[in-house]
Amino acid sequence: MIDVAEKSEKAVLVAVERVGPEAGLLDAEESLRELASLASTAGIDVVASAVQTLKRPNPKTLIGSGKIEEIRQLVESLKASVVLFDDELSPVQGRNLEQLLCVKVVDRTQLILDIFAQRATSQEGKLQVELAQLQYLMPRLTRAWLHLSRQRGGGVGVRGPGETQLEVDRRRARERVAMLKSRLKQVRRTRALHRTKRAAVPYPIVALVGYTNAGKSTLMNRLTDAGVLVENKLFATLDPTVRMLRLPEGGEALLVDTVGFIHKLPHGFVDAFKSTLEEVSNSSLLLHVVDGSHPQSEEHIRVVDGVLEELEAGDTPRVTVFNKADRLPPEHRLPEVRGPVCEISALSGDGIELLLRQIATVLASQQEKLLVSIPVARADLIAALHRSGRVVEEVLEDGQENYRVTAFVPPVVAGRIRKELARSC
Ligand SMILES: Nc1nc2c(ncn2[C@@H]2O[C@H](COP(=O)(O)OP(=O)(O)OP(=O)(O)O)[C@@H](O)[C@H]2O)c(=O)[nH]1
Ligand SMILES: [Mg+2]
Repeated sequence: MIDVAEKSEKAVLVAVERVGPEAGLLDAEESLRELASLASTAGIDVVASAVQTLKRPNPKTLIGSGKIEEIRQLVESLKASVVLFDDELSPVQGRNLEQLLCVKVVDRTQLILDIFAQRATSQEGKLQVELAQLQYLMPRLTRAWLHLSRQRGGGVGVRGPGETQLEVDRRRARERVAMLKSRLKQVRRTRALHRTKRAAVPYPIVALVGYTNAGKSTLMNRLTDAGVLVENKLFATLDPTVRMLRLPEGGEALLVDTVGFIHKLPHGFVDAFKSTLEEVSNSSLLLHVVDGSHPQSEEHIRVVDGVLEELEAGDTPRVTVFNKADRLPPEHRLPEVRGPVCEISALSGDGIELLLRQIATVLASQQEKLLVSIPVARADLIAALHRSGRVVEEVLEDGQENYRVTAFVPPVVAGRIRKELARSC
């Protein structure tokens, strides 16, 4: 692996402003600012940027020939070693642009995957990222590209499988993809097994979701002392962390921190990260963390909404948590959203108690009344009820072999308790 931070690559950024129905969620300037943060996260120096307004992109080169020449001159005069495009380039566009600009060309997808490759720590995370990188590279594995890649040297965009996979043909790449998929399946099966073993009666899951850098991990640490890495960089979190969350009135839930979302996520991202994001699909409550102090917070919310729909979690109960309240000017206006909202500062702790009460209220509203007889030997089931809900009655029945228990618990817990009792009968 080549560390770009040491080499300090110099990049020229290029964004396209679409006009008409194709216009993106963020305008080109804002999208460029985000691309610049992605570049700095990857350890690249941005030396210049260019924007072209287009009605229709050129299928061969994305941008027009005049703009290409302007960028070529910028690259030459500033001695840039890479041109970063804000849009995903087709294999043909990437190849043509490299030839015309005489320098390495990397698109937004490749840059994000590159950051993921640097950040992945778990076995599953690494496998997922390598798979996504290979799937990106496969249609680009052509002779012309192979030839060029030898001249391109290393650095951003050719980390991970890039260096080795370009040396093999498509058949071997396909074999590697199949192998990665089967290893991922194995890892996921083991994880699912651990999960069922962890507790016969599951806890309700509360998932932290949101735009990258919104403060999800800071909030996780504030709520649970999890010690998760917090950084003012994009995609600080890649692998999910799970911790116990204790609620004010005694209930407990599992709190999950997840990878952040971003505008123009790599194609196939949700598919690649499906398993690490499956806690989101399985959760009882989503805490959508929004950087309320960000000028584009409204657009960020829309991006996150889109990804949640893709994850089929669009209808999961949700609290929108406007974070970074300490940075808000006094007369600020927060975007309008559906459902309950909460204003906090994960950094200072302001608003956290109210948020905890809101979490407890939503979880309580999802609870159902469970009326069961539990054998005295199954103290574990009674403990599980105390953990995940509210036990309102617990008395020894005549004969002293069973407890008659009335509790309010999440439906998933009630279901598991009934199943356990049916099994032990
Ligand atoms: N001022 C202020 N800064 C905050 C607050 N919460 C988080 N931050 C800062 O925002 C930056 C990002 O925080 P993280 O917790 O890493 O954000 P994240 O959402 O987990 O980001 P990713 O893992 O990259 O998706 C860090 O520099 C934090 O210190 C807050 O309430 N106020
Ligand atoms: Mg994080």
